[in-house]
Amino acid sequence: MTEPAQKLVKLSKKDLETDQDVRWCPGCGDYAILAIVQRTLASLGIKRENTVFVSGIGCSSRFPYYMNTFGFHTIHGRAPAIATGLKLARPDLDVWVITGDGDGLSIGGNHMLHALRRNVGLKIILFNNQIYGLTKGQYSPTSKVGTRAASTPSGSIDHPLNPLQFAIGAGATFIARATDTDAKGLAAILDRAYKHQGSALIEVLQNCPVFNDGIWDQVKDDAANRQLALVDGQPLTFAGGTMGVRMTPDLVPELVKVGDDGVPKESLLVHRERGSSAYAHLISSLTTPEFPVPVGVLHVEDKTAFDVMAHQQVTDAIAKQGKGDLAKLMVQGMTWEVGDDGMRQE
Ligand SMILES: Cc1ncc(C[n+]2csc(CCOP(=O)(O)OP(=O)(O)O)c2C)c(N)n1
Ligand code: SF4
Repeated sequence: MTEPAQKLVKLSKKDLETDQDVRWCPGCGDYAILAIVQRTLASLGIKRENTVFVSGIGCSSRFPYYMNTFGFHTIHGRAPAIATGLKLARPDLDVWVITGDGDGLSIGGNHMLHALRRNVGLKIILFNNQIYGLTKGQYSPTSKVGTRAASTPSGSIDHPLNPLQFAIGAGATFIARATDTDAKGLAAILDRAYKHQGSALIEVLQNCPVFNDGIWDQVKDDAANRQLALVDGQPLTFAGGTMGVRMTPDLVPELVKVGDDGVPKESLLVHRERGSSAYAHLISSLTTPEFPVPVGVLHVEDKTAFDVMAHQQVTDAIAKQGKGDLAKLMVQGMTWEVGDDGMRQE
């Protein structure tokens, strides 16, 4: 008798919810991101048993509690390191990293850098609210100069780090940005990041209504004028196509009017996802209030992922040399015993 065909389980958003009380403040942007992630992953037909969410410390890092998948709530800034280990040990798993601008770019900056540089197959969602939420509002590496917070009563004097530029510098092979309220835009990016081989960094502009309320409001409320939608192969326009971004001969981006009373559309920059990292760097430098903020997929590169190569290397070595014996390896070569007198025994 033939076995009945295995029933495919189609998930709904509800299947990815947990019975945990969600401990975020009312109105926190994290709720919207959670809902979008749950809905998108359900629609992608993921296997819960093959999915792991790894986070560091912060409000955003409570995320794994609320995903009905496997998860780790790890230590501050170290999610990329722990996720890298997991992905190397179990390359069959989909490993997502949830981090905040403080967790991922301050204490965890070094770990984030190497996860991106190595092109480990991790999908990293960085919640950027320009503040440390969990520790009651200290300024973070992405805070604007002059941010007044408990730790900076006279205003911060640090120049902010741009997460997209950080990712480009590190060599990330998928870099994108969305906002917490743009369900469609974020879902489309998550879908593509999921299918990308190698590292993906998705910056989500997120509101912290308690400690940095409204920091992205202008960008979100006036999307037509304040957002530059990146569409591969399309000229960089905004404000209903009446404004655009052009490059001066000195490689300085400038805003121009488009059409009869402005420049022809052909003179605008055309977005290339697979363009040079220099181009991506330049576009990611556009920022509010002078420029509209780029959103969408900024940069993509096709490169074999670190975990795929590492596994190939191990498979090749086993094929050539056999499985090996770890215990034997540990005691071979320059080893010796230490006697009761604490001296080396020959
Ligand atoms: C080793 C260590 N240092 C400092 C802290 C305190 N701490 C907890 S969360 C956090 C920053 C969180 O900010 P962010 O990553 O932006 O997340 P958010 O809370 O805004 O989501 C800090 C500094 C800690 N928990 N562990
Ligand atoms: S402190 Fe801010 S980031 Fe943290 S849960 Fe509250 S609103 Fe969200």
